[in-house]
Amino acid sequence: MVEHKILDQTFVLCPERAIYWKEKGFLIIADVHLGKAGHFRKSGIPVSDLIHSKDILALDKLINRYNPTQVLFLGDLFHSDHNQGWEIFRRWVKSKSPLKFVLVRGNHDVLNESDYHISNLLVVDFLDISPFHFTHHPLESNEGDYNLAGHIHPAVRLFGKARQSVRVPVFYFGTNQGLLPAFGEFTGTAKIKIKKTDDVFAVTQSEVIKIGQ
Ligand SMILES: [Mn+2]
Repeated sequence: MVEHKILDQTFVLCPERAIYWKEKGFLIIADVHLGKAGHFRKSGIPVSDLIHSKDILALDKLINRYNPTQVLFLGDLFHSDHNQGWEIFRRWVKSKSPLKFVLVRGNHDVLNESDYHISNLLVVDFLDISPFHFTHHPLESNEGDYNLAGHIHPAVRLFGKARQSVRVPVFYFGTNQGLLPAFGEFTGTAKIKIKKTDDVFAVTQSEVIKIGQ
């Protein structure tokens, strides 16, 4: 199990691309992008909704493993305007009651307010729990609290012995800001620049591996 300490708090970094905040019992997840398959189909690109069933199943497994006090989504939970995918997700969230879910709204979270009316779901624009400031978009300047964010879908390129390379999602932790990898199966990634002082963890199918230094 890979753990990373930030300001004396302990974060378990899961290969499922989620974080478990031990002291608070929070399961933290960014960029699920549910509903993206339906969104693509509307444009004539055939993608199965099964890809999202896989995401929900992975979420369910994480909840069973960690038994969190809350599940915190750092934005871009749902990729699309309303479709069947949201109804499936809504039912699943309800079935987990009394477990509380918090969505820090991302740029893709554009459903009607009434769609978010689920008794155990709270939707906010940001969340402050000292010493952390949770947002979807990474804050550009950040004084004091440590910012944890999504949106970027951070990744790095790793090089193998035979000069082949592979792009892998990462957990990124800078001096006063951390970025979570995108949780969703059906999402892209963006290469990020890393400084020597940063802590970066690559996520493979089954492992989290510290890289650099
Ligand atoms: Mn976003």
